[in-house]
Amino acid sequence: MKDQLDKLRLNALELIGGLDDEKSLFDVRTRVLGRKGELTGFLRGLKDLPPKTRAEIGQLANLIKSELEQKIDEKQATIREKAEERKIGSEFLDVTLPGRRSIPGRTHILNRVTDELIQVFNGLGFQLAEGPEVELDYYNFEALNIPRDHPARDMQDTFYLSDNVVLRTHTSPVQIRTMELQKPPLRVICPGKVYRRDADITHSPMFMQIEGLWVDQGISLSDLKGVLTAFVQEYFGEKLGLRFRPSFFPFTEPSAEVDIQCVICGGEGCRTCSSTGWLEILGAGMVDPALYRFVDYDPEIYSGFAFGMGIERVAMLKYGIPDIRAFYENDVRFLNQF
Ligand code: 2NL
Repeated sequence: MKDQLDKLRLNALELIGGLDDEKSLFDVRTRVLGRKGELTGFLRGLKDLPPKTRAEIGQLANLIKSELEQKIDEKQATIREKAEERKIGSEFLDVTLPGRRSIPGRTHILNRVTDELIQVFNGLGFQLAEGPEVELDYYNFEALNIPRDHPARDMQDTFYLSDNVVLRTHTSPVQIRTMELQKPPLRVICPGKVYRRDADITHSPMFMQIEGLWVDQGISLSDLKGVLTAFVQEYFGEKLGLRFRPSFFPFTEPSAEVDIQCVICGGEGCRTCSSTGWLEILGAGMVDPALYRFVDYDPEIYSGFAFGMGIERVAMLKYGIPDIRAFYENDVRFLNQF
């Protein structure tokens, strides 16, 4: 019987020694130590032996049982350790690699140009003023001397929200509102989105405008020319020339359109300026005295000038962008260039 036990022991030890996976080890444990296992069966058979032999063999069998249990446990630990080492070895982690960056947003080119323009005019003493994009007909048209039958008031040209509420078609109403609230001297710069029913290569139904207004005693056309010359030369180039052409706006008298020498060719003539050497950049004029009636200013005491320009146009000239629609297509390949 001892021989039988020894054989069983050696056999089991050999099996355990040759294993290297948990599943096979589990099978061996079941086959030897399980409820129907070889050693378990052997121990069960002991009850039929005479007491003396039973004690001797029983002791030996129990020793072998503990030994095998221990060996199996050790083997299991070794197998698990090796598996863990293999896993770590195959998962190489380079802690010196840079992290994944999130792409930061950036200021839209039109907002950047707007900020730059505000800065230039701040330097010339103009304060920022803003107002609503949904505007009363009164501030958008009536108080600006734009009469009932003016074509700008046509449904074809203006977005009406109701009989007397519109999407503002220019930022001039901001200046009217500012004059209502403040007495001269007044020097404001008013940027913002404006809306007109228009869409083609050079027109977008929403676009941006910046207007300026300076009202005080003794403001004259020479102040207008001085301020606009200073602006153009600071923003576009020190030596650029300007020219003032007579024009008409309902809210200024006299009115002028202002051209600057071509920022691309410097006045030589090129494609951008259609070989004229000049680019139209803004409209301006002396505030029509008729307007002061609406804001309770005395036209005998005060005078002023105003100007307005399209921000898209400024950006297109400054950065050589040929199509206005590029600003609103949200193509980051375009927008990231600025
Ligand atoms: C243009 C021309 C202009 C004004 C805007 C203005 C505002 C007030 C009173 C008088 Cl409250 N004038 N604004 C004056 C002349 C021209 O804009 O071509 N804009 C894109």
